Amino acid sequence: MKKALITGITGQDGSYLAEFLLEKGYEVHGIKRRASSFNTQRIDHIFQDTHEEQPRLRLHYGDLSDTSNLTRLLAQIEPDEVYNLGAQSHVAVSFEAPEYTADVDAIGTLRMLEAIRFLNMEKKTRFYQASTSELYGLVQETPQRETTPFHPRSPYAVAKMYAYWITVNYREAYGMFACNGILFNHESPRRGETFVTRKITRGLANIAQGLEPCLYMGNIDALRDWGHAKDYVRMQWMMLQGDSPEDFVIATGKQYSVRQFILWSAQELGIELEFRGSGVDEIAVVASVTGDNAPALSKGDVILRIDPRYFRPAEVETLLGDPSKARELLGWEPRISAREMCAEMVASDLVTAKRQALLTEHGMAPAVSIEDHG
Ligand code: NDP
Ligand code: GDR
Repeated sequence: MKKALITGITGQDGSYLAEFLLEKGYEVHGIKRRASSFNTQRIDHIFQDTHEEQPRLRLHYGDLSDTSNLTRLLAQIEPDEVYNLGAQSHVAVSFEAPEYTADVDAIGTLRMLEAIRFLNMEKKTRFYQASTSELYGLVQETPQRETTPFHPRSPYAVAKMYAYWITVNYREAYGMFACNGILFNHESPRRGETFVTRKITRGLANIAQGLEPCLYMGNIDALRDWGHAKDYVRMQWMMLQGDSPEDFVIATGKQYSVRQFILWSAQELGIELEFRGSGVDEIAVVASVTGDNAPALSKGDVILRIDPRYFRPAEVETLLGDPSKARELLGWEPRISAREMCAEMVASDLVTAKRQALLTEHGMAPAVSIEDHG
């Protein structure tokens, strides 16, 4: 039985990857951080009681900032594959916590690689690094491919650039099977609530059910190449099964604006929206409501405004990936379109919003939590 170690197993990708590897018959180990409240919601459905005989999913406390912890876990588990998905992954937050982001996202990657080397496991253990399209930042070429020069635009992207190159360096210097997946944005119903797609699907579902009055957004003209996390974790595994270690762009090759994603999400709820005004004064107004998924709304309601707080000090305006290498060398193709993914996300957030609305109606619900850093 193959053994995999996943950092970031409690995150969006970690949860889908753990499911995928369990289905493939792996023994899966994951590092989770100690938190003051439960943080395993995304993997609770695959949790196996540690009292069972030989559970195939095992969680270990740890942190990418803790070298001795990582070294001890690697020595104990002796994984065939390490998937380094753990990170402070929010671009806007990285401007507020740049040093922490560098420590975890850049030096954390070095810590993992160095621990593998220190334990003489560099010929046994294959390593996947969660690299990102944010490396392209201020884009030098469209579409972006493996050879496109980088120009990172945030402390997050700069930290991930170090992680990218240290992974290449350990491959070249020590012959490690180490790969970078340069993944473009990928989403799902499990996406963190403060990333733009989930902020929109969750926010609009809440507004439709009368739980929130208005969505406040930043740069809605940003363009992204959005795929589904399920498609992308499959490729993370495929990269480590190849004959030689290579870096791959993972993208759909299609690009849409944040504004378009808002319109799709509204449509899923039976809401037709009209954008009015411009710049920071732009608003979205309800033009019509059909069906019964938005009982709280009527024509003329303003449900979206622009808030300059959500603009970043340096923005990545446009990203579009070219996944030809992944298709040609590994036969990978995305299966789920951005439009289908949007429908799935809205449907999932609507179920939660309806439940919350029902509880609120009966005086039994806590307030909807609204995170400030979206
Ligand atoms: P999430 O933010 O959903 O998950 C991040 C994971 O990292 C969580 O499990 C989190 O734990 C964990 N983590 C955070 N800080 C630490 C730390 N100090 N030590 C150990 N673990 C830590 O991200 P995604 O699943 O969306 O992304 C996975 C990886 O892929 C990340 O590295 C991200 O930067 C990268 N990436 C993501 C893309 C995307 O579009 N989703 C695109 C390209 C790259 P906790 O649950 O406790 O917070
Ligand atoms: P990104 O994702 O920064 O691309 O990083 P995010 O969804 O946060 O932003 C995408 C674009 O939408 C614009 N935007 C807003 N973003 C947020 N979060 N909130 C808003 O209110 C808002 N309004 C407009 C942003 O400015 C941006 O242009 C994600 C993360 O998963 C990274 O970890 C990963 O590396 C990259 O994708 C690829």
